[in-house]
Amino acid sequence: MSAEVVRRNDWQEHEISELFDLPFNDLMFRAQQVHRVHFDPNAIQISRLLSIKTGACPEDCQYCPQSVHHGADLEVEKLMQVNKVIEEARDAKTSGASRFCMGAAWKHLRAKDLPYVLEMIKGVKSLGLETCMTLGMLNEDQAIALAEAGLDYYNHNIDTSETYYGQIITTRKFQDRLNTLAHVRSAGLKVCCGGILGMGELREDRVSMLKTLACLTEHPESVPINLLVKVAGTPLENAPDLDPFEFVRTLAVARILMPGSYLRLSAGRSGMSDEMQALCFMAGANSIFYGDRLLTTENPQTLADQSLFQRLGLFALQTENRAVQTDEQLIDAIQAHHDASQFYDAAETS
Ligand code: SAM
Ligand code: DTB
Ligand code: SF4
Repeated sequence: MSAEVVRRNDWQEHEISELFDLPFNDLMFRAQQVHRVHFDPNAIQISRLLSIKTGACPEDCQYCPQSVHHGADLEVEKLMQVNKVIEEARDAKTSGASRFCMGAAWKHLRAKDLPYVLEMIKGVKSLGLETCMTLGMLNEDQAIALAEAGLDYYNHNIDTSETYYGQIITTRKFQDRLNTLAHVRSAGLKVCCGGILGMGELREDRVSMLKTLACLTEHPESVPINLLVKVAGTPLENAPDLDPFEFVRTLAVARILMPGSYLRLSAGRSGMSDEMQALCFMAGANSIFYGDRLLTTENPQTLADQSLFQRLGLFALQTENRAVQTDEQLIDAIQAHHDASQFYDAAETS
């Protein structure tokens, strides 16, 4: 197996469709092969998510309980105080998170909010956590300001295919998302960009969404794949269930197309069995949100995740192991993990 990191950004739709069409076992095998060249297969990056401004969003995203256009039962909250955000980040760090993601229900970042957001970044960063924000659209100067304050990642999802986009959101265009992503990239921030499955889209939309992500000039460092959380009061509350194997297939294809990206098994884990999550990790997912809440909806209980990690022999990455790129380094990393596990086992029994 070659240890070369091959990152293509000229994927064609027919190639992606052919991957989707593979027999399930063959697709999973291909995804595992790619995954093991680039990452320790048992290491999972862990992020905590906090809603720093909740609800009353002017956008009309059909899936989102925070849109002012829908009737979801939600407590609207103004921008959280900086101290409170830092307190939450401290808790997140204690619980084992390596990255703290702050989300705001905004269409775009406004000048009056920028100083508070910059203080949040500096405060969270000073705790030794990686920082991520998702605040809606940004202009070039705002992206630079966030980067200068020490922000590591910006999350901005394309959500679905360009073709299906108009059925899901009418208050902004697909191209608006791409523009913000370009500002984020040119400011030197790492890009976190993915989408949502199970919104009634077709396989060809999933193919097209992955093509857009994998054909960006640089692959996003982090690719969240959300399974729609069907929230009462949103237009998608009765969306038909997506075949779970199709969800797993999409992760596996994403892993093959974007071999060096962290693939986040994002919203929707609460409704998944442990077996389903194990399949997602086998397909190449290597990042999750940890903690009882996402932004406004539930995430699995911390104890349930701890037990799942233990049963599957997974461990939380303290820092990203992107540097693991050769077989020798991979073997060293795995050996180091085994040594550490033995140490913990010994400590527990002594
Ligand atoms: N307002 C900003 C934006 O849309 O870019 C940031 C916050 S927004 C809630 C972040 C992402 O959460 C969305 O792009 C979408 O992918 C995801 N999301 C929102 N509601 C969801 C739901 N019900 N199920 C799954 N993912 C959801
Ligand atoms: C992402 O792709 N998923 C997260 C994060 N980025 C900001 C948000 C999921 C939100 C799920 C619905 C909610 O809790 O409101
Ligand atoms: Fe607003 Fe973001 Fe929700 Fe869309 S996804 S309604 S932009 S908070």
